[in-house]
Amino acid sequence: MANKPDCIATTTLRPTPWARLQSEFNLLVAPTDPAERLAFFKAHPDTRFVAASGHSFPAEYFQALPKLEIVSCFGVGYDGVDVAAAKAAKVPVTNTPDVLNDCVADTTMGMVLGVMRKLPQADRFVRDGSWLKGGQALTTSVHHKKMGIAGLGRIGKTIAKRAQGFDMEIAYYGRSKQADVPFQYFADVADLAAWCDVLVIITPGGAGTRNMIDARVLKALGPKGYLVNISRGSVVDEPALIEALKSGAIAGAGLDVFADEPRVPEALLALDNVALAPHVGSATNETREAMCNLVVDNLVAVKNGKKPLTPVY
Ligand code: 8YV
Repeated sequence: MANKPDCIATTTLRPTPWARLQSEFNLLVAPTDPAERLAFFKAHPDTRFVAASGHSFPAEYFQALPKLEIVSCFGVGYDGVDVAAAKAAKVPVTNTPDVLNDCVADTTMGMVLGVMRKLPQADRFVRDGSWLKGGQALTTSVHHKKMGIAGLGRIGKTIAKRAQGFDMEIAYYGRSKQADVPFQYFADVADLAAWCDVLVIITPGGAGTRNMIDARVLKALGPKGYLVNISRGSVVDEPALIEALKSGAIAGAGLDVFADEPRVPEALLALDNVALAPHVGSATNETREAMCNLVVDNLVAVKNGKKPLTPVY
């Protein structure tokens, strides 16, 4: 079709949604190098549609594309998008909420079990022949323990539902107390940390939560407490966490996200009281397909003169 509008993609999508994108738009794939990407945008100033990752869309991209009508982001988190610049340019930004709630909640329980029951260590124990010399050391029960959830949004509530299936007691921290929630509320995340056995971080990333989990919070979590981070590495003061894990100030950590992905500090790799994963909270075929479809649905809605389906502001 000759008159399909251009759509620049700064992210890849799964094959079927990608084919849909190609059938609706003249798809242009942006280079990955930031300087080359900016130059590419500047060379295509009439572009109205962008399929992006929520990890990086700075103000200069909005300035380079003055005719933008939507930035459709893959992922629920959009901490890399300069929302102030988007608002100033009156460009809607969309994300992929809800379709990943169940998957991220499943992964969270996997990380909770992984770190408290030492499941990655159990796998290594069998593989390296240690079992032939005796049993693995006993671990810590998950059921009937107290889970603190920092960030009781849509994913946080789904995690709470899962944890209740493990007979866990739930409390939460957030900017404000939620009227319709049966769980105890803590206005200070350190008080939640002191209360719980496992502290799950599922807040948004970005400036508002940077280093929210610092040495003070980790001290409150204490030597029997576990941390599970499934949100963004930026929320945790990583050097303080490494120190707390090394010194035994906390019992362990399950980490799906890191400050400088995919680079994970050597000090973390060397520790045995951590369970690590490569940012796989939403990484199943089914969930990624749904997320990709939502990226395309948002673009197609705006192309057809409709409102975006899942705007972030
Ligand atoms: C994405 C995520 O897969 O949705 C998010 O915010 O962190 C993940 O589900 C990730 O953004 C893709 O890189």
